[in-house]
Amino acid sequence: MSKKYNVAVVGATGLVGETMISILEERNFPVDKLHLLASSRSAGKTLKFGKQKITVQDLSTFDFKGVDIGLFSAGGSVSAEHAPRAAKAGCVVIDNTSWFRQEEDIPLVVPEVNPEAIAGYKNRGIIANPNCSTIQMLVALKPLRDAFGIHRIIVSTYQAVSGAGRRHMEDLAKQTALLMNGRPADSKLYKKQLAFNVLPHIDVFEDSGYTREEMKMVRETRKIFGDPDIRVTATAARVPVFFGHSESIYIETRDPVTVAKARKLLKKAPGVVLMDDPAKPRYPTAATEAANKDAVFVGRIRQDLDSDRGLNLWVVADNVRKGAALNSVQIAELLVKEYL
Ligand code: NAP
Ligand code: 3JM
Repeated sequence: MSKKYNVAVVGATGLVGETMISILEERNFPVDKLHLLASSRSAGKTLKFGKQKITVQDLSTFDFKGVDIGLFSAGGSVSAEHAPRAAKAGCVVIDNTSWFRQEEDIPLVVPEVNPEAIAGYKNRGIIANPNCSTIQMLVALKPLRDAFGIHRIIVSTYQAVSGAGRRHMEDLAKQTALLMNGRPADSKLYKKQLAFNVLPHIDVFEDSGYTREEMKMVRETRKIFGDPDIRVTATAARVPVFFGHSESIYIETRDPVTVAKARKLLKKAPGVVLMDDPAKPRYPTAATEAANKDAVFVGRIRQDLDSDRGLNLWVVADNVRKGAALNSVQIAELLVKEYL
């Protein structure tokens, strides 16, 4: 019989955590015992994993001894405190928060892009999962970078509210209902109305004027591509979409590039579905293609009208699946296949 692993999901009652549980089941991850962890607020609740009903336990008193893999998605401060404790007990942590992503001895992994980096888990027992917007962008750009080289990326995002967690989704639904009834949006979580609007503000503002979400795309791209000189500039916006981030991406390549060559490469790229036919017209969107799917969808590929070294692309993916839970489970699959 093939080996099975004890797995803990930290933040199991959250949007990312519950998706991790269903993806472990869907992909038949070799789970022996599954531990579901959250704060004391949710301890005692039960969640389903296949036919099993599992009781949620309080992370603060949980002992990670005997747990092989910990999938963490309960926020940065929770990972800061509990991931090193889990790693010390021998559990390999796959962390979905931004807390450890920029630490040099912690690998930051997108399986389609830099799977070899997983080996670095041995340094500290922690592997970081990148930000949702970075993941889908790099899955789409990897084959183009391999073929033509990429000097520069200019990206604007249109990010779904699920990226901010369950409470924000509920808040958008409530704002929408209030406005539809002719009443003020009255959000508890957003300073400005998000329903029927677009907010160029995700995460906190840094001194430079960029938001941290925008800087995650810059810093994480450099680390994952292993290219400190790649020029990346980003604008990140929140849109009133429930699931699926969209990105308008411009790349400047080292070698000449054509739409036909890019399409040919993307058609066979791992994790990518090409949906690009201006004649029909055919292109992917967040709600109609990406939501609830695993792939990164690419369309609207256009040549820069002024350069044979520039392309525009439209890239969408389910931010909770490929942007978070699925990417983590794929890392776990490689970890058990190659290392544990
Ligand atoms: P969510 O729906 O708000 O869920 C938060 C989860 O964290 C809940 O299970 C909650 O448990 C748990 N939690 C909160 N405080 C805790 C504590 N002190 N101790 C233990 N558990 C605690 O949020 P989400 O969308 O699932 O996102 C969770 C985290 O994942 C985010 O904060 C972020 O760091 C990360 N994330 C990463 C990406 C990515 O791009 N890779 C995308 C989305 C999210 P209770 O039920 O007990 O409150
Ligand atoms: C996506 O610690 C927190 O408050 C979590 C904030 C957060 C993050 C993050 O910085 O870890 C919310 C949603 C992310 C992310 O993936 O970067």
